[in-house]
Amino acid sequence: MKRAAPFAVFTAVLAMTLVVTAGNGQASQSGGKSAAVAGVKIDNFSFAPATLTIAAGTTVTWTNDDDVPHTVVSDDKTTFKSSALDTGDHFSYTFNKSGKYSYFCSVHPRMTAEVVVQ
Ligand SMILES: [Cu+2]
Repeated sequence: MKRAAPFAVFTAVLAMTLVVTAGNGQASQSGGKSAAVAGVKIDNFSFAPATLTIAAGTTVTWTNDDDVPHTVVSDDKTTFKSSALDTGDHFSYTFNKSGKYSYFCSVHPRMTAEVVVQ
């Protein structure tokens, strides 16, 4: 990548974060508060952390590290809903409103967790 002005770099990183949500989710957190990211790992039939607390505007990326497919579905089934995530797959959602968002895996409904947006 050729050198560019810091702002151009930041804009490019932000654009990639927004567009390439199916990528590896390794977005930089150093770009500024509007590009905040957080991650949830899915493994052993559970979400980790079970409770994730973030600031409004944060994009959360779930990564399935388990060897069976899982989904990420909000309790209301409309706020966010992933398709089946195979091993290594990602799903991202940006939380713009504060509140408590409980979610579960529709394949294994006993898998539950929550995102708290401050
Ligand atoms: Cu599951």
